[in-house]
Amino acid sequence: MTNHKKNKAVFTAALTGAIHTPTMSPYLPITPQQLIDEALAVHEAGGAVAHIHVRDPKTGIPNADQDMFREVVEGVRKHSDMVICTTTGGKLGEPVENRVKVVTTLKPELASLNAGSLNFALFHIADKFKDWKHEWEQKYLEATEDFIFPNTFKTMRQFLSVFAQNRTKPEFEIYDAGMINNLAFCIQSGWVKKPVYLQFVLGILGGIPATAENLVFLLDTARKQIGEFEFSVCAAGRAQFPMCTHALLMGGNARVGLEDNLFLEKGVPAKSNADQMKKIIRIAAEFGINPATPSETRQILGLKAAD
Ligand code: KMH
Ligand code: ZN
Repeated sequence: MTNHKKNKAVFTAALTGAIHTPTMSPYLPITPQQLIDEALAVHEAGGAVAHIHVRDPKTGIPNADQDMFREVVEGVRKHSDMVICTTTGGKLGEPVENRVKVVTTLKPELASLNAGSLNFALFHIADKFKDWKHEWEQKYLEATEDFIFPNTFKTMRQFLSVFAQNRTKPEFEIYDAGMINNLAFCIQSGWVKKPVYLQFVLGILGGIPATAENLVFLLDTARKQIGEFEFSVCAAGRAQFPMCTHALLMGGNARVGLEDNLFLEKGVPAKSNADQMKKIIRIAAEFGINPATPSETRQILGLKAAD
């Protein structure tokens, strides 16, 4: 089912993530102040949601430091009404209990919840670089040849219980079709209530390839298994803008950001998250789709600040 009548969409920027490293782009925000500035510029460009990871300010190593999360979240909230979506993915290899701490500490309106385990592979990216800014980068990426990103049913059940206690809405990260099955099980088991919000993450090595056919298949599978839901799409690398455009035309929402892609177009590095946000909002406007404000986003996604 497509929805050509939709004229508002939620635009998210994933500001830094835990995939790209400082050598790959001088524009990747690292420090809390850079993350705050990037979020506010995204808001200015029309983005309603900032998806937040934090990193060690000196080395850029992704971490789950609660003080840093707090500094970024408070900094963004002080100057805007943006919706904050903290990660519970953390860095590759972060113990699961550390990953969910931010939900207890900061009680965000929205946080990511990865809907299954997968090979999360970045080692192939390491081959493209020779001179590394920091020692950790090459090792971090190469180690993913033997890495499984763990999100077992027990982890999902426990995370969902922490989310419910804090009235944090899960943004289910769906990397492949089997994860829709996992989510349907979570709903049937009463671990989470509908309506749910899905973020299809396409094109990760280890997950489903980023194609329009696969997106149609995922949406069809999800509708058969869980009925109605709100969804957004993000995609790795060059697939980012095409897949976000497909999502918008199919009645969905879109996520851009340097977590997913470091470029604005082929050969042109994105100098900021806001540059990518401006581009997707310009594309959307061509189809009569305008950005939802943060308060409209709270209504659309059913977030706690809306009630
Ligand atoms: N850290 C990556 C393995 C999320 O934000 O929840 C994936 C990730 C997704 O962090
Ligand atoms: Zn993330």
